[in-house]
Amino acid sequence: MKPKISRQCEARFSHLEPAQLSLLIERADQLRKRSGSPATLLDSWVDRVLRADQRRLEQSQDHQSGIVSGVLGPSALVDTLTGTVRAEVLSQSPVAGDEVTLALLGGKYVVAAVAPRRTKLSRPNVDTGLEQIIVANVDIVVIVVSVGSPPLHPRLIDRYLVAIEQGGAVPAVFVNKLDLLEDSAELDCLDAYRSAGVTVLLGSAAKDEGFEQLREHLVGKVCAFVGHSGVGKSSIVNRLKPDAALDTGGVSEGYGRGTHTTTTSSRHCLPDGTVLIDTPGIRSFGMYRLTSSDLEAAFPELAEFDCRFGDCTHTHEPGCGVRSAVDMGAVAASRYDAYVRLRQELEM
Ligand SMILES: Nc1nc2c(ncn2[C@@H]2O[C@H](COP(=O)(O)OP(=O)(O)O)[C@@H](O)[C@H]2O)c(=O)[nH]1
Ligand SMILES: [Mg+2]
Ligand SMILES: [Zn+2]
Repeated sequence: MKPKISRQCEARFSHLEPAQLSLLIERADQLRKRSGSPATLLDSWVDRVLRADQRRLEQSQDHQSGIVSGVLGPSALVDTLTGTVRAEVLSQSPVAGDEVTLALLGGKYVVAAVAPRRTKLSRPNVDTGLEQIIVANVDIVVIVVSVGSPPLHPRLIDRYLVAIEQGGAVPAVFVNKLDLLEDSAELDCLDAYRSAGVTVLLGSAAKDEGFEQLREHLVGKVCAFVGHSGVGKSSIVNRLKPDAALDTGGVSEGYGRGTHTTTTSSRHCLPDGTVLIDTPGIRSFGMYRLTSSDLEAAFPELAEFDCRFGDCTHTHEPGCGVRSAVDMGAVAASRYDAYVRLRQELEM
């Protein structure tokens, strides 16, 4: 039988990746076996593991701070003043962009503490529904979409915009692969985002188009690139790096796994102070703990209209100013549809 913890105990570790939680449970089970105790729920053994870790960390003399570049299973790659080091992850669960304190234990680095996050981008874990943070402490999240291959997916933009707003960063959209554009009507849906106040930039990583504006927009900021696989996130990051010599070990292909997909985030500093974080592609993007005020904040263009009822949801009420605005073309129907669809996913 697989060693287990209770549901309540599991909920306490919602910040951990599944692989990290498995590791913690495994260590708790080893501790139990060593003490000769019978197999039961491991909740109290997990606490013992955590207390032991904490004691080890407190006893460590050698602390250093750094910023997480990427997390690979039970270890994190951390950029420190003296270079990038691999650090073991114990009960803490850092993500790319996290500011962490490292402790040196028995010649190995361990993540001792994760600083409170200024901003974050979260989604629910596909299997557990618990919060999964994709990236932390970024100023701008660039939603990368492409035209042609894969074709433009505006619905994903709407979802990202809500999640970025929830997490406190500022969104931007970069439409890549402009060299593949056959029908400019594919770009019509972008006006709705501009009207909503979102910066929309266009370009081609392959043809080095649109990068002056992109650089200008990102300069000095910490920026994450998110979006579907294959839209060109890693190509864009490669393009933004000033010279290929800095690009060691396959920036776009994870850390030497020999595959052609980005499997972990990675962090790249430019000489002008801009920081770029490439993230793995996603298939779908769920909403984490979506509330109606999150939706209001993410659809500012709907707030400009007066409705008969103060608590109008703009879905069925009579005298709804938003719906008349949509009918008159003052609000993009695509954005309104996105709003209505997202409302159906609200947390009850
Ligand atoms: N035609 C064209 N292909 C591109 C462009 N940018 C990236 N690609 C290609 O799209 C594929 C996916 O790019 P990649 O950067 O790995 O996408 P990611 O999964 O979002 O990181 C690769 O074959 C790239 O060469 C572009 O601007 N135009
Ligand atoms: Mg990639
Ligand atoms: Zn209304």
